[in-house]
Amino acid sequence: MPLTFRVAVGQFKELIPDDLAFCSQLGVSGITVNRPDFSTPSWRNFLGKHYPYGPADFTKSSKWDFMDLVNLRRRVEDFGLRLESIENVPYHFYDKVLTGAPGRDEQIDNYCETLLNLGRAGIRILGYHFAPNLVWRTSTARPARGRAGVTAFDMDEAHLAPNTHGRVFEEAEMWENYEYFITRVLPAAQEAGVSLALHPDDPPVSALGGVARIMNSLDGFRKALRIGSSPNHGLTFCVGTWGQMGGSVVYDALEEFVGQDRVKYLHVRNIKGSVPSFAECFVDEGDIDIVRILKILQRNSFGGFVIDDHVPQMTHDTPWGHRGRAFSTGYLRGLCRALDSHET
Ligand SMILES: [Mn+2]
Repeated sequence: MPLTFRVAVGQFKELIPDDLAFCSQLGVSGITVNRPDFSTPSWRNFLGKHYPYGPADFTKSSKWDFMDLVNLRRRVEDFGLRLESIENVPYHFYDKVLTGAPGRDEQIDNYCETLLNLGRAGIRILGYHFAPNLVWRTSTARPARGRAGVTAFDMDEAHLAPNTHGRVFEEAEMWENYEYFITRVLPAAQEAGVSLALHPDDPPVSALGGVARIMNSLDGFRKALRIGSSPNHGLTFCVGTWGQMGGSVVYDALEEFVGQDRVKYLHVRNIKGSVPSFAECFVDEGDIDIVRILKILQRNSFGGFVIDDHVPQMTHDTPWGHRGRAFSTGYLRGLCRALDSHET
């Protein structure tokens, strides 16, 4: 059965040409970039100046500029790679949207403009999440196989955290904030020909720091896709986070959403344990059967791509994790080659 999907590599927060060369060397289809703030010196250095078309003042960015997006895509393509997606706008582009704070309407207008610019620039997927206080871990360098450093989470400790946003945000209020946002941006996504891809709340517990986590279950995702009903809305299916929910939900959810053509792409990593306590690990160990995951994709003729996700910090590795990511990506490429050559 020929392989229907691609292996990419991801999550660059900044880029240098050497990293694009490294990705080409891995033999992947393309890359993803995470929450780029094109106003930073590092991104300006990578993208260069494109006056007089760009904004005169890069320091006050609140949306993405068309020329920056075109230049980013072309630079990636110059290395024989696709810019498969961009994952998340910078947090300050939509922090008020997440909590329903004053000023959210302006941020939503800017978000719509960003979507239109993505479409004009030929970038077809924007990943997003709806967790105001982001990813939580209670250990950031737990020794794992061969003393590689991994992150871990324990709700027994996390539940003691103070409120992160000044007060408690209940589930109903978070759903209201979500509906307000998604129903206003999806028409722009449709007009732009861009798909929004929702990542689950990591960790998928009911609340952290006083803020309810609503994208933490199969029912939560069904509701999100019902509220945000559009062919331009789907999932960044994070195998690790779905695995952290425990049981067989990772396989059930993938079957359901891939079957409905709602999965735009996948993050592939493995974990040991599940909520309320889990640790990350290498992709070739842990509780999730990655072969089963890839077979679900193959059986459903999934036409998108998979990328690695967080990887263990290996000896002499870089902050981005060149060694860890090369291992994960090579492992995924190998499994895909095996799926490609044999009856499954
Ligand atoms: Mn993820």
